[in-house]
Amino acid sequence: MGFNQKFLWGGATAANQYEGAYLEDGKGLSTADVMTNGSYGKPRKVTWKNLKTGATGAKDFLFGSGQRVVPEGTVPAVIDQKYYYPSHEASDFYHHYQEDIKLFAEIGFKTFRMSINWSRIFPTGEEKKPNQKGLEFYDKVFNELKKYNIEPLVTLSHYETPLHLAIKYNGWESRKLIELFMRYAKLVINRYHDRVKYWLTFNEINCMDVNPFLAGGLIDGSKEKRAQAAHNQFVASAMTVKMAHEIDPELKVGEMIAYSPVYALTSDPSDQLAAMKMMQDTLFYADVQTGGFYSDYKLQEYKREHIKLNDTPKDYELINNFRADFLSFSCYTSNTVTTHNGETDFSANLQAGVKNPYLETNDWGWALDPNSLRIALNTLYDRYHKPLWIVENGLGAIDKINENGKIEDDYRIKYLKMNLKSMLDAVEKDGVDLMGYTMWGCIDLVSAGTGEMDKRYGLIYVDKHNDGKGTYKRMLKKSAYWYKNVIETNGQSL
Ligand code: BGP
Repeated sequence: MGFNQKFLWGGATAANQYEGAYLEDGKGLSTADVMTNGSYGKPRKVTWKNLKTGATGAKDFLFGSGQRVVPEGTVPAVIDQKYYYPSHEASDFYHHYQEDIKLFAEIGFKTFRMSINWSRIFPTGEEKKPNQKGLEFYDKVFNELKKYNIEPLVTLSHYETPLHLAIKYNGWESRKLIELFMRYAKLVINRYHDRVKYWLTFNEINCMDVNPFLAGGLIDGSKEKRAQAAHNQFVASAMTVKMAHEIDPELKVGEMIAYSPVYALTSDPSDQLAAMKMMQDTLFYADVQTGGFYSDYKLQEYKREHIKLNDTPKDYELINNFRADFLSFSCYTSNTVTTHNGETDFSANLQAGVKNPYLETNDWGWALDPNSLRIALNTLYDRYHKPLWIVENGLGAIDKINENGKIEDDYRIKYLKMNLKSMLDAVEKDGVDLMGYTMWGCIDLVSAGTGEMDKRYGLIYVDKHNDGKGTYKRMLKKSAYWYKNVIETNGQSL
């Protein structure tokens, strides 16, 4: 009973939040590189430049808004150093990869999720030839992982569209991006498939709705443009599945969504309906990529709102014929909604909702839910009957070094334990087919939502702070030793 012997335990990261070296060895700017630190309760900003007048400025980065991320007539740009851009240095994996991978091996990781930074390979996205130094960096990383028998899980696009493509094409609104992405995906899958078996196409593809700049490189994220960008990513995702299987039939390509179960605050049917509708907004993305079809509720919504897609019959053939091999998702929390007060007053992992009276929250207001993983796993498995993989789950917290020079993060252990129990129940009691678990931010890195470095998820501490100061020194936290034991016992000692 319990997890099978091949269960992939490990940790997850993303290039823009972890690598740093943002312009080193020929890398170009990505969308993440124009976002400032938004710490201490202030929102992140996207900095901009007016190319005609030379004027510069910064606009608050607001989730869930379909507005332009920068004012009309300007482009997102890195401006003077008045602003701090956390992705520029992040946790400096670029120069610490050997040390970090050694630590992952010490903890016993069987797998490590990371992303390739598209703009390290094609700095603007449109070069004729790739950047050799960028390719060589990932060669070194994959070789190092192989040394320790750690299986990489590689996301092709984790909030890292080359900035040039965002400016020139409004990112994924344009079908041109399908062609450019496929060129990049083909190159890296061809080069690394001997060392990388597991791939993911677009991180949290459903965040297109709440975070179109990061998820789709959309400077203008109005609803029709978001729908088109999602469609173009669906097509690119299906084409990647097809291409990867042609390169090597052993490869497995997964899709990736952000999934928090949504609860109704009351038994009032209108609350139940609101919860169901909110859940459908997420499930639509999995319906297309795993189910192979556009959900009827979404087609009706598009019709009602006069949203027309620039599509072709071939797109739907691809979507139907080349579905993801497995369904992966992030799940940190759950969300609660009501129609009663009309207002949402609480937001968690990119979604808005109300406070659930039965659940405690973390310092950022995310509900700590002992059943979210079991519910998520059951819902997704019932609906699609595809292998699942939890590729993100974890606790963002402020960690303090104690008088003994250690981080005793019992709160993180408690959170992980609670979630792993819920995951084990789904496998043992409900029979869900689960391939692996990679906890998010296994080593401290920049927060995507807030840009903070001090919102930490790691088992490994990195001495780097919100103001950009720090030595980058690494240190195992108490949770690392706990997780090591979980992996050693294959989840039996929770
Ligand atoms: C997911 C993203 C990650 C990660 C995580 C934690 O939405 O895929 O990139 O950052 O959430 O969120 P945050 O960093 O905002 O705490």
